[in-house]
Amino acid sequence: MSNIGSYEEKYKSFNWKDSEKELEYGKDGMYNIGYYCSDRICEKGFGQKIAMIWEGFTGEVKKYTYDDIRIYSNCFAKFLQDIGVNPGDRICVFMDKIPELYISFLGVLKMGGIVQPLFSAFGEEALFTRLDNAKTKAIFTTRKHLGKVRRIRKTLPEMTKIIVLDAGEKPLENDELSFDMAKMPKVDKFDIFKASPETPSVLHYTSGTTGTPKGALHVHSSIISQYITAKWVLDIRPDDIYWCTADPGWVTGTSYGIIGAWANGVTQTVLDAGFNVSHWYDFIDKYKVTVWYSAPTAIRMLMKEGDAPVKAHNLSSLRHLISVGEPLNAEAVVWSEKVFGKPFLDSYWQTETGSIMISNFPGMKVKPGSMGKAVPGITAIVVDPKTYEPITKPGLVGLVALKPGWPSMFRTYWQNKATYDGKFKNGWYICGDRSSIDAEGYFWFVGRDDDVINTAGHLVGPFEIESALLEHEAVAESAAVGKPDPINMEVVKAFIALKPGFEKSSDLEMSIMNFIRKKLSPLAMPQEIEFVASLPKTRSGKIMRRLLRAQEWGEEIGDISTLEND
Ligand code: 6R9
Repeated sequence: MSNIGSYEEKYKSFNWKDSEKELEYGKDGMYNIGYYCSDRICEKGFGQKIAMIWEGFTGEVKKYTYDDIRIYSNCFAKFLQDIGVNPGDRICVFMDKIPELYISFLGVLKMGGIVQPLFSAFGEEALFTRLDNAKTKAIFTTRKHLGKVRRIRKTLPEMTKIIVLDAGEKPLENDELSFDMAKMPKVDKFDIFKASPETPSVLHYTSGTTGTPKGALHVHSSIISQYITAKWVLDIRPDDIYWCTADPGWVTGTSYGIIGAWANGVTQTVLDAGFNVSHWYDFIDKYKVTVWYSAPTAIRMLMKEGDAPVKAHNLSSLRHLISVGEPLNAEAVVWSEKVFGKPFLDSYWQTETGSIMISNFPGMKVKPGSMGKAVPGITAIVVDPKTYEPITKPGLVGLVALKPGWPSMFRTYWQNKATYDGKFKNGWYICGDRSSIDAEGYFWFVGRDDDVINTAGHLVGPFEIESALLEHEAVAESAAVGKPDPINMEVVKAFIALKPGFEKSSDLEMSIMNFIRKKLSPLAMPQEIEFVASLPKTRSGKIMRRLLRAQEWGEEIGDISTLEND
């Protein structure tokens, strides 16, 4: 029996107060996320339970109990206090997926700071934009990334504390500080900052698929949403071994790779290594991962390598698979069911929403290609793109809209209230995505509002085209965008990356066209196919259609600081 039991019943009877009670949120006036992710689990008698099994790219393994997490995060918190960092200051964590990243995140929260996670792979320009926008006071980093920080710090006058976690014997420059987690005196008792539910907690910069990155500001009570969705959607149970593959530079890596996981007291695994199909399967096999939260890009890369690597491993520990970040093509759902014996279940949400909003739940009928239904406690509808009035007819496409009021809703965009205000229409929060809802309440994603292709006045979503393409045996990945056309305004152009063993040719192009012609309406048919080695993606694995589109239109490509280019 899953944690949620009956989805329908839970949706009907849901009350946020029940989730708060379950988490004992507000106990003794305590609202701080840092407490609920470490001290509380220890107080409940699980101090010796493993909180994190970490494996580095060299194969080195480290394990931390909940008591270790509690004590080490206290060390970070006390250190920040001692060097004069104050509650409300922004503190950036800028490092690879090393244990210190996860623990310092809680440490910052414990002393009342606002934690600003940034991808360690960011170059100095991307880093500068976000530190400058947030007026960040302190940054934790490692030698590997220190050079980037050094090169921009002169232009960041507010950033007075640069803390190096692996300084070692080599001297640091100027006023840089050294903090070696393993060598610091243990801080068993720390007076955790008395945050209120509305105290700012995490400042997350958005993925940047759509333009200049914005800092979504979250508050401590977000943990209520993250706790209950990790329990119900990810179905995390006490004896699980959980693996969230996301980097904490992306919201999935913090909401579910730190907060949701540890608030539920689970043992989680972290692999600090680049993507590699057989390494990933080895990892699942080695640690007997039971719950796996990943993303469509990764799943498509696994699919690209086929069934053989799956068969070469023992992956029978896997109990529950969930996906997020991009539309999950029906093909990927069917494939995962075939090879893992269970389908990847899709979940939909945003940096701004802080937790999962629409999802497939264990026990619910899976409709491959659908995102699932609204999470209990969430009112999700689609609205007319012009009037913002609710669309009630099943199957009609509109903008995904959410009724504000759940705990993990962002409270503003940092220094950009106007853009924040612009996201609300007629009392609804507008996500910027297009979808339809069927008669049973399932959401069917169409595309981001700005990725939708307008051909001869008809709106065509890239998702259906890409999903049709993916079903062809030669296609590993694709992106459909609009290109200018004198008659139709826009026509569809498809970019395709091929699976290993396939070569581009006009015969192959013909075969693909003939294949999708049976699946798509004539309007959605690509007028052109371009074969590419790979597609441009953000660091969180999202295809940047905006960039391909701009190329076709000869337009400025805008901010590409989140583009993955290594
Ligand atoms: C968690 C996260 C948010 C945007 C969102 C949408 C896309 C996320 C999706 C999905 C289709 C899904 N997205 N999940 N699209 N199906 N299951 O990804 O946050 O990086 O802010 O991106 O990602 O376009 O609006 P974020």
